[in-house]
Amino acid sequence: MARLDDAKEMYENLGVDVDKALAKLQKVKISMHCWQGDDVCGFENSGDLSGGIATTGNYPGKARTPDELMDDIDQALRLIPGKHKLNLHSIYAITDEKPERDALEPRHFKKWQDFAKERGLGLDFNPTFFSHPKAADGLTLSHPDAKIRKFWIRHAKCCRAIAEHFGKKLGIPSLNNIWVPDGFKDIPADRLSPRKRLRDSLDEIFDEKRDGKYLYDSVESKLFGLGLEACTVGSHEFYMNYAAKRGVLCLLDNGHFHPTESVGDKIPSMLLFNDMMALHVSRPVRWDSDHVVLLNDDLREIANEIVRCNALDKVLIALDYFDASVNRVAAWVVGMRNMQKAILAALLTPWKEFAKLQNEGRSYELMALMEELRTYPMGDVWNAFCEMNNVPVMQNWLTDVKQYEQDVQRKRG
Ligand code: RNT
Ligand code: ZN
Repeated sequence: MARLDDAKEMYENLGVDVDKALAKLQKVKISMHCWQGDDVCGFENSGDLSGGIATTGNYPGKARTPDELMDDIDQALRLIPGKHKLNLHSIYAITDEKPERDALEPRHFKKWQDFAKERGLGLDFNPTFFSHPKAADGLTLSHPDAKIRKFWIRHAKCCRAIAEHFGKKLGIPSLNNIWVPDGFKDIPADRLSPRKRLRDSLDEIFDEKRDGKYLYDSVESKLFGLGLEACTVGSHEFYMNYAAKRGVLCLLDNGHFHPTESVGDKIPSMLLFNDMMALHVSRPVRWDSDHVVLLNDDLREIANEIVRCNALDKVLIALDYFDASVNRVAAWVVGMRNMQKAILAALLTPWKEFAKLQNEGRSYELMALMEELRTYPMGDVWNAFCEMNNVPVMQNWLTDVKQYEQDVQRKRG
Protein backbone atom coordinates (compact mmCIF):
# COMPACT_ATOMS: atom_id res chain seq x y z
CA MET A 1 0.00 0.00 0.00
CA ALA A 2 3.07 2.23 0.12
CA ARG A 3 2.54 3.17 -3.50
CA LEU A 4 -1.08 4.09 -2.82
CA ASP A 5 -0.05 6.26 0.10
CA ASP A 6 2.52 8.08 -2.01
CA ALA A 7 0.00 8.57 -4.79
CA LYS A 8 -2.56 9.87 -2.31
CA GLU A 9 -0.12 12.42 -1.03
CA MET A 10 0.62 13.64 -4.53
CA TYR A 11 -3.06 13.98 -5.44
CA GLU A 12 -3.91 15.51 -2.10
CA ASN A 13 -1.33 18.23 -2.71
CA LEU A 14 -3.48 19.21 -5.68
CA GLY A 15 -6.63 19.14 -3.57
CA VAL A 16 -7.93 15.77 -4.77
CA ASP A 17 -9.43 13.35 -2.24
CA VAL A 18 -8.42 9.89 -3.48
CA ASP A 19 -10.69 7.94 -1.12
CA LYS A 20 -13.67 9.93 -2.30
CA ALA A 21 -12.69 9.27 -5.90
CA LEU A 22 -12.49 5.53 -5.22
CA ALA A 23 -15.86 5.53 -3.48
CA LYS A 24 -17.44 7.30 -6.44
CA LEU A 25 -15.88 4.94 -8.96
CA GLN A 26 -17.17 1.97 -6.99
CA LYS A 27 -20.74 3.08 -7.64
CA VAL A 28 -20.41 3.50 -11.40
CA LYS A 29 -22.25 0.86 -13.41
CA ILE A 30 -21.22 0.35 -16.99
CA SER A 31 -23.47 -1.63 -19.28
CA MET A 32 -21.43 -4.36 -20.95
CA HIS A 33 -22.71 -5.30 -24.39
CA CYS A 34 -23.37 -9.01 -24.82
CA TRP A 35 -22.88 -8.70 -28.59
CA GLN A 36 -19.08 -8.40 -28.42
CA GLY A 37 -19.09 -12.05 -27.36
CA ASP A 38 -20.40 -13.47 -30.63
CA ASP A 39 -19.90 -10.75 -33.25
CA VAL A 40 -23.56 -9.59 -33.05
CA CYS A 41 -24.87 -12.98 -34.24
CA GLY A 42 -27.48 -13.73 -31.58
CA PHE A 43 -29.40 -16.99 -31.33
CA GLU A 44 -32.07 -16.59 -34.00
CA ASN A 45 -29.97 -18.01 -36.83
CA SER A 46 -31.62 -15.53 -39.14
CA GLY A 47 -28.64 -15.10 -41.43
CA ASP A 48 -25.92 -12.54 -41.82
CA LEU A 49 -25.47 -9.33 -39.88
CA SER A 50 -27.18 -6.49 -41.73
CA GLY A 51 -28.33 -2.93 -41.09
CA GLY A 52 -25.23 -1.10 -42.19
CA ILE A 53 -23.03 -2.48 -39.42
CA ALA A 54 -20.30 -5.08 -39.81
CA THR A 55 -17.80 -7.12 -37.86
CA THR A 56 -14.45 -7.98 -39.34
CA GLY A 57 -12.07 -10.74 -38.35
CA ASN A 58 -12.44 -14.40 -37.50
CA TYR A 59 -10.45 -14.91 -34.34
CA PRO A 60 -11.19 -18.43 -33.09
CA GLY A 61 -13.32 -19.22 -30.07
CA LYS A 62 -16.40 -17.05 -30.37
CA ALA A 63 -19.41 -18.05 -28.30
CA ARG A 64 -21.96 -20.07 -30.30
CA THR A 65 -24.59 -20.88 -27.71
CA PRO A 66 -26.20 -19.16 -24.73
CA ASP A 67 -24.12 -21.25 -22.34
CA GLU A 68 -20.89 -20.35 -24.09
CA LEU A 69 -21.79 -16.68 -24.15
CA MET A 70 -22.66 -16.74 -20.46
CA ASP A 71 -19.41 -18.52 -19.62
CA ASP A 72 -17.45 -15.90 -21.51
CA ILE A 73 -19.31 -13.07 -19.83
CA ASP A 74 -18.56 -14.63 -16.46
CA GLN A 75 -14.92 -14.90 -17.38
CA ALA A 76 -14.81 -11.23 -18.36
CA LEU A 77 -16.63 -10.14 -15.21
CA ARG A 78 -14.10 -11.94 -13.03
CA LEU A 79 -11.50 -9.53 -14.38
CA ILE A 80 -13.47 -6.29 -14.20
CA PRO A 81 -13.73 -4.46 -10.87
CA GLY A 82 -17.18 -3.47 -9.60
CA LYS A 83 -20.82 -4.47 -10.21
CA HIS A 84 -22.19 -3.62 -13.60
CA LYS A 85 -25.02 -4.13 -16.06
CA LEU A 86 -25.34 -6.41 -19.02
CA ASN A 87 -26.74 -5.07 -22.27
CA LEU A 88 -28.86 -7.51 -24.29
CA HIS A 89 -30.31 -7.38 -27.78
CA SER A 90 -33.62 -9.01 -28.62
CA ILE A 91 -31.86 -11.56 -30.89
CA TYR A 92 -30.35 -13.08 -27.75
CA ALA A 93 -33.61 -14.61 -26.54
CA ILE A 94 -33.08 -18.08 -25.10
CA THR A 95 -36.02 -20.22 -26.15
CA ASP A 96 -36.92 -23.22 -28.33
CA GLU A 97 -40.15 -21.57 -29.46
CA LYS A 98 -38.65 -19.43 -32.23
CA PRO A 99 -40.97 -16.48 -31.54
CA GLU A 100 -41.14 -13.77 -34.19
CA ARG A 101 -39.69 -10.49 -33.02
CA ASP A 102 -43.13 -8.97 -32.62
CA ALA A 103 -44.09 -11.77 -30.23
CA LEU A 104 -41.18 -11.64 -27.80
CA GLU A 105 -42.02 -11.75 -24.13
CA PRO A 106 -40.09 -11.46 -20.87
CA ARG A 107 -40.23 -15.23 -20.44
CA HIS A 108 -38.03 -15.67 -23.50
CA PHE A 109 -35.31 -13.89 -21.52
CA LYS A 110 -35.87 -15.65 -18.21
CA LYS A 111 -32.46 -17.31 -18.35
CA TRP A 112 -30.79 -13.92 -18.72
CA GLN A 113 -32.89 -12.54 -15.92
CA ASP A 114 -31.79 -15.39 -13.64
CA PHE A 115 -28.20 -15.00 -14.78
CA ALA A 116 -28.30 -11.30 -13.89
CA LYS A 117 -30.10 -11.84 -10.59
CA GLU A 118 -27.59 -14.44 -9.38
CA ARG A 119 -24.72 -12.09 -10.10
CA GLY A 120 -26.32 -8.86 -8.87
CA LEU A 121 -26.21 -7.32 -12.33
CA GLY A 122 -28.69 -4.96 -13.97
CA LEU A 123 -29.96 -5.61 -17.49
CA ASP A 124 -30.40 -3.17 -20.36
CA PHE A 125 -32.17 -4.01 -23.59
CA ASN A 126 -32.31 -3.25 -27.31
CA PRO A 127 -34.88 -4.09 -29.94
CA THR A 128 -33.12 -5.53 -33.00
CA PHE A 129 -34.08 -3.72 -36.19
CA PHE A 130 -31.49 -5.48 -38.36
CA SER A 131 -30.47 -8.98 -39.49
CA HIS A 132 -34.07 -9.74 -40.46
CA PRO A 133 -35.95 -10.25 -43.76
CA LYS A 134 -38.29 -7.36 -42.91
CA ALA A 135 -35.30 -5.03 -42.69
CA ALA A 136 -33.67 -6.28 -45.88
CA ASP A 137 -34.04 -2.99 -47.75
CA GLY A 138 -32.58 -0.98 -44.88
CA LEU A 139 -35.90 0.47 -43.73
CA THR A 140 -37.91 -0.42 -40.61
CA LEU A 141 -39.84 2.16 -38.58
CA SER A 142 -39.73 4.60 -41.51
CA HIS A 143 -40.69 2.05 -44.17
CA PRO A 144 -43.23 3.30 -46.73
CA ASP A 145 -45.15 0.03 -46.31
CA ALA A 146 -47.41 0.38 -43.27
CA LYS A 147 -47.44 -3.38 -42.68
CA ILE A 148 -43.66 -3.43 -42.25
CA ARG A 149 -43.72 -0.36 -40.01
CA LYS A 150 -46.39 -1.98 -37.84
CA PHE A 151 -44.32 -5.11 -37.46
CA TRP A 152 -41.38 -3.11 -36.15
CA ILE A 153 -43.62 -0.97 -33.94
CA ARG A 154 -44.94 -4.15 -32.34
CA HIS A 155 -41.35 -5.35 -31.91
CA ALA A 156 -40.33 -2.18 -30.13
CA LYS A 157 -43.36 -2.38 -27.85
CA CYS A 158 -42.48 -5.96 -26.88
CA CYS A 159 -38.97 -4.81 -26.05
CA ARG A 160 -40.12 -1.98 -23.82
CA ALA A 161 -42.26 -4.49 -21.92
CA ILE A 162 -39.27 -6.81 -21.55
CA ALA A 163 -37.00 -4.04 -20.29
CA GLU A 164 -39.63 -2.82 -17.83
CA HIS A 165 -39.93 -6.39 -16.58
CA PHE A 166 -36.14 -6.60 -16.06
CA GLY A 167 -36.25 -3.33 -14.14
CA LYS A 168 -38.95 -4.67 -11.83
CA LYS A 169 -37.40 -8.07 -11.27
CA LEU A 170 -33.84 -6.88 -10.72
CA GLY A 171 -34.58 -3.66 -8.85
CA ILE A 172 -32.31 -1.73 -11.23
CA PRO A 173 -33.96 0.40 -13.95
CA SER A 174 -33.45 -0.99 -17.43
CA LEU A 175 -32.68 1.14 -20.46
CA ASN A 176 -34.41 0.17 -23.69
CA ASN A 177 -32.53 1.79 -26.54
CA ILE A 178 -33.98 2.20 -30.01
CA TRP A 179 -31.56 2.30 -32.88
CA VAL A 180 -32.83 1.72 -36.42
CA PRO A 181 -30.56 1.44 -39.45
CA ASP A 182 -33.03 3.24 -41.73
CA GLY A 183 -31.34 5.11 -44.52
CA PHE A 184 -30.49 5.38 -48.18
CA LYS A 185 -27.44 4.33 -50.12
CA ASP A 186 -27.91 7.12 -52.61
CA ILE A 187 -29.40 10.57 -52.61
CA PRO A 188 -33.08 10.31 -51.76
CA ALA A 189 -35.76 12.38 -53.45
CA ASP A 190 -37.58 12.92 -50.19
CA ARG A 191 -35.97 13.12 -46.77
CA LEU A 192 -38.97 14.54 -44.98
CA SER A 193 -41.54 11.76 -45.44
CA PRO A 194 -39.32 8.98 -44.06
CA ARG A 195 -38.58 11.19 -41.05
CA LYS A 196 -42.27 11.87 -40.53
CA ARG A 197 -42.92 8.15 -40.63
CA LEU A 198 -40.12 7.49 -38.16
CA ARG A 199 -41.51 10.17 -35.83
CA ASP A 200 -45.01 8.75 -36.05
CA SER A 201 -43.82 5.18 -35.46
CA LEU A 202 -41.86 6.27 -32.40
CA ASP A 203 -44.87 8.17 -31.11
CA GLU A 204 -46.96 5.04 -31.38
CA ILE A 205 -44.29 3.05 -29.53
CA PHE A 206 -43.93 5.56 -26.69
CA ASP A 207 -47.69 6.17 -26.41
CA GLU A 208 -47.89 2.84 -24.63
CA LYS A 209 -47.55 3.77 -20.97
CA ARG A 210 -44.77 2.06 -19.03
CA ASP A 211 -43.40 2.68 -15.56
CA GLY A 212 -40.52 5.16 -15.63
CA LYS A 213 -39.36 3.78 -12.29
CA TYR A 214 -38.25 0.61 -14.01
CA LEU A 215 -37.86 1.54 -17.65
CA TYR A 216 -35.80 4.26 -19.31
CA ASP A 217 -36.29 4.85 -23.02
CA SER A 218 -33.59 6.16 -25.32
CA VAL A 219 -33.17 6.84 -29.02
CA GLU A 220 -29.81 6.59 -30.82
CA SER A 221 -28.82 8.67 -33.81
CA LYS A 222 -26.29 7.92 -36.51
CA LEU A 223 -24.42 9.67 -39.28
CA PHE A 224 -24.30 6.87 -41.84
CA GLY A 225 -24.26 3.11 -42.23
CA LEU A 226 -22.44 0.80 -44.62
CA GLY A 227 -24.48 0.69 -47.81
CA LEU A 228 -26.61 3.52 -46.42
CA GLU A 229 -24.17 6.34 -46.94
CA ALA A 230 -26.27 9.12 -48.43
CA CYS A 231 -28.91 9.64 -45.76
CA THR A 232 -29.75 8.34 -42.30
CA VAL A 233 -33.38 8.91 -41.35
CA GLY A 234 -32.61 8.94 -37.62
CA SER A 235 -29.93 11.60 -37.78
CA HIS A 236 -28.61 13.48 -34.76
CA GLU A 237 -30.87 16.49 -35.33
CA PHE A 238 -33.84 14.20 -35.74
CA TYR A 239 -33.32 12.42 -32.44
CA MET A 240 -32.05 15.33 -30.39
CA ASN A 241 -35.25 17.18 -31.21
CA TYR A 242 -37.40 14.10 -30.86
CA ALA A 243 -35.97 13.23 -27.45
CA ALA A 244 -36.38 16.79 -26.17
CA LYS A 245 -39.99 17.01 -27.30
CA ARG A 246 -40.99 13.57 -26.22
CA GLY A 247 -39.09 13.39 -22.94
CA VAL A 248 -37.09 10.27 -23.77
CA LEU A 249 -33.33 10.03 -23.42
CA CYS A 250 -31.03 10.97 -26.25
CA LEU A 251 -28.29 8.39 -26.71
CA LEU A 252 -25.01 9.49 -28.26
CA ASP A 253 -22.74 6.83 -29.74
CA ASN A 254 -19.29 8.34 -30.22
CA GLY A 255 -18.86 6.36 -33.45
CA HIS A 256 -21.85 8.13 -34.97
CA PHE A 257 -20.49 11.59 -35.67
CA HIS A 258 -18.05 13.21 -38.03
CA PRO A 259 -14.60 11.93 -37.06
CA THR A 260 -13.35 15.20 -35.59
CA GLU A 261 -16.47 15.87 -33.53
CA SER A 262 -16.11 15.27 -29.81
CA VAL A 263 -18.92 13.58 -27.93
CA GLY A 264 -17.31 14.79 -24.72
CA ASP A 265 -18.00 18.33 -25.85
CA LYS A 266 -21.67 17.53 -26.44
CA ILE A 267 -22.35 16.22 -22.94
CA PRO A 268 -22.68 19.53 -21.02
CA SER A 269 -25.00 20.95 -23.66
CA MET A 270 -27.18 17.86 -23.49
CA LEU A 271 -27.26 17.93 -19.69
CA LEU A 272 -28.15 21.59 -19.59
CA PHE A 273 -31.48 20.77 -21.21
CA ASN A 274 -32.07 17.17 -20.11
CA ASP A 275 -32.03 15.50 -16.69
CA MET A 276 -30.41 12.41 -18.10
CA MET A 277 -28.79 11.07 -21.25
CA ALA A 278 -27.21 7.86 -22.47
CA LEU A 279 -23.99 6.90 -24.23
CA HIS A 280 -22.67 4.15 -26.42
CA VAL A 281 -18.94 4.27 -25.96
CA SER A 282 -17.07 2.96 -28.96
CA ARG A 283 -13.87 3.70 -30.88
CA PRO A 284 -14.26 4.82 -34.45
CA VAL A 285 -11.07 4.48 -36.49
CA ARG A 286 -11.51 6.66 -39.59
CA TRP A 287 -15.18 5.61 -39.64
CA ASP A 288 -17.73 3.95 -37.33
CA SER A 289 -15.49 0.91 -37.14
CA ASP A 290 -16.43 -0.22 -33.61
CA HIS A 291 -12.91 -0.96 -32.41
CA VAL A 292 -12.26 -1.92 -28.79
CA VAL A 293 -12.39 1.13 -26.51
CA LEU A 294 -8.93 2.39 -25.58
CA LEU A 295 -7.89 4.92 -22.96
CA ASN A 296 -7.43 7.66 -25.54
CA ASP A 297 -8.16 11.35 -25.33
CA ASP A 298 -11.67 10.97 -26.77
CA LEU A 299 -12.61 8.56 -24.03
CA ARG A 300 -10.97 10.69 -21.38
CA GLU A 301 -12.87 13.77 -22.49
CA ILE A 302 -16.16 11.88 -22.30
CA ALA A 303 -15.35 10.82 -18.74
CA ASN A 304 -14.07 14.29 -17.84
CA GLU A 305 -17.32 15.91 -18.87
CA ILE A 306 -19.47 13.39 -17.03
CA VAL A 307 -17.46 14.03 -13.87
CA ARG A 308 -17.20 17.82 -14.31
CA CYS A 309 -20.97 18.00 -14.81
CA ASN A 310 -21.37 15.95 -11.63
CA ALA A 311 -23.43 13.57 -13.72
CA LEU A 312 -22.22 10.05 -12.92
CA ASP A 313 -25.82 9.22 -12.01
CA LYS A 314 -27.33 11.08 -14.96
CA VAL A 315 -25.36 9.67 -17.86
CA LEU A 316 -26.09 6.02 -18.57
CA ILE A 317 -22.87 4.54 -19.89
CA ALA A 318 -22.85 1.51 -22.17
CA LEU A 319 -20.13 0.09 -24.36
CA ASP A 320 -20.79 -0.62 -28.02
CA TYR A 321 -18.14 -2.16 -30.24
CA PHE A 322 -17.57 -5.51 -31.90
CA ASP A 323 -14.13 -6.65 -32.92
CA ALA A 324 -14.01 -10.20 -34.27
CA SER A 325 -10.26 -10.12 -34.84
CA VAL A 326 -9.21 -10.53 -31.20
CA ASN A 327 -10.09 -12.69 -28.23
CA ARG A 328 -13.57 -11.50 -27.38
CA VAL A 329 -13.20 -11.82 -23.61
CA ALA A 330 -10.09 -9.65 -23.79
CA ALA A 331 -12.05 -7.16 -25.91
CA TRP A 332 -14.60 -6.79 -23.12
CA VAL A 333 -12.04 -6.55 -20.34
CA VAL A 334 -9.93 -3.94 -22.12
CA GLY A 335 -12.96 -1.77 -22.91
CA MET A 336 -14.60 -2.02 -19.49
CA ARG A 337 -11.39 -1.40 -17.57
CA ASN A 338 -10.55 1.52 -19.82
CA MET A 339 -13.94 3.12 -19.30
CA GLN A 340 -13.37 2.82 -15.57
CA LYS A 341 -9.83 4.15 -15.82
CA ALA A 342 -11.05 7.16 -17.75
CA ILE A 343 -13.60 7.88 -15.02
CA LEU A 344 -10.96 7.41 -12.34
CA ALA A 345 -8.62 9.84 -14.12
CA ALA A 346 -11.45 12.36 -14.25
CA LEU A 347 -12.20 11.85 -10.56
CA LEU A 348 -8.53 12.41 -9.73
CA THR A 349 -8.50 15.87 -11.28
CA PRO A 350 -9.01 19.11 -9.30
CA TRP A 351 -11.62 20.55 -11.68
CA LYS A 352 -12.69 23.37 -9.37
CA GLU A 353 -9.15 24.70 -9.17
CA PHE A 354 -8.71 24.22 -12.91
CA ALA A 355 -11.94 26.08 -13.65
CA LYS A 356 -10.69 28.93 -11.53
CA LEU A 357 -7.54 29.15 -13.66
CA GLN A 358 -9.71 29.18 -16.77
CA ASN A 359 -11.87 31.99 -15.43
CA GLU A 360 -8.86 34.02 -14.37
CA GLY A 361 -7.39 33.72 -17.85
CA ARG A 362 -4.39 31.78 -16.57
CA SER A 363 -4.41 29.49 -19.55
CA TYR A 364 -0.79 28.42 -19.76
CA GLU A 365 -0.87 27.36 -16.12
CA LEU A 366 -4.00 25.35 -16.83
CA MET A 367 -2.41 23.72 -19.85
CA ALA A 368 0.76 22.91 -17.93
CA LEU A 369 -1.10 21.39 -14.98
CA MET A 370 -3.38 19.32 -17.18
CA GLU A 371 -0.36 17.94 -18.97
CA GLU A 372 1.59 17.26 -15.76
CA LEU A 373 -1.39 15.41 -14.36
CA ARG A 374 -1.18 12.89 -17.19
CA THR A 375 1.91 11.38 -15.62
CA TYR A 376 0.68 11.38 -12.04
CA PRO A 377 0.52 7.90 -10.51
CA MET A 378 -3.07 7.04 -11.39
CA GLY A 379 -1.97 3.44 -11.96
CA ASP A 380 -1.29 3.02 -8.25
CA VAL A 381 -4.80 4.16 -7.41
CA TRP A 382 -6.22 1.91 -10.12
CA ASN A 383 -4.34 -1.09 -8.75
CA ALA A 384 -5.72 -0.35 -5.30
CA PHE A 385 -9.21 -0.25 -6.79
CA CYS A 386 -8.63 -3.64 -8.43
CA GLU A 387 -7.37 -5.09 -5.17
CA MET A 388 -10.35 -3.74 -3.24
CA ASN A 389 -12.54 -5.55 -5.78
CA ASN A 390 -10.53 -8.78 -5.83
CA VAL A 391 -9.63 -8.63 -9.50
CA PRO A 392 -6.14 -8.84 -11.00
CA VAL A 393 -4.03 -5.68 -11.00
CA MET A 394 -2.19 -4.33 -14.04
CA GLN A 395 -1.82 -6.77 -16.93
CA ASN A 396 -2.11 -9.80 -14.63
CA TRP A 397 -5.62 -10.48 -15.94
CA LEU A 398 -4.05 -11.55 -19.23
CA THR A 399 -2.88 -14.80 -17.63
CA ASP A 400 -6.49 -15.70 -16.87
CA VAL A 401 -7.67 -14.80 -20.35
CA LYS A 402 -4.93 -16.90 -21.96
CA GLN A 403 -5.70 -19.85 -19.72
CA TYR A 404 -9.41 -19.58 -20.48
CA GLU A 405 -8.66 -19.28 -24.16
CA GLN A 406 -6.62 -22.46 -24.06
CA ASP A 407 -8.97 -24.47 -21.85
CA VAL A 408 -12.31 -23.30 -23.21
CA GLN A 409 -12.42 -21.07 -26.28
CA ARG A 410 -9.87 -22.98 -28.40
CA LYS A 411 -11.77 -26.19 -27.81
CA ARG A 412 -14.85 -24.82 -29.54
CA GLY A 413 -15.26 -26.17 -33.07
C1 RNT B 1 -25.10 0.75 -34.74
C2 RNT B 1 -25.43 1.24 -33.38
C3 RNT B 1 -26.11 0.25 -32.50
C4 RNT B 1 -25.54 -1.15 -32.59
C5 RNT B 1 -26.03 -2.12 -31.56
C6 RNT B 1 -25.63 -3.53 -31.87
O1 RNT B 1 -24.29 1.60 -35.45
O2 RNT B 1 -24.29 1.72 -32.77
O3 RNT B 1 -26.11 0.70 -31.20
O4 RNT B 1 -24.14 -1.11 -32.54
O5 RNT B 1 -27.37 -1.98 -31.40
ZN1 ZN C 1 -24.46 2.22 -30.71
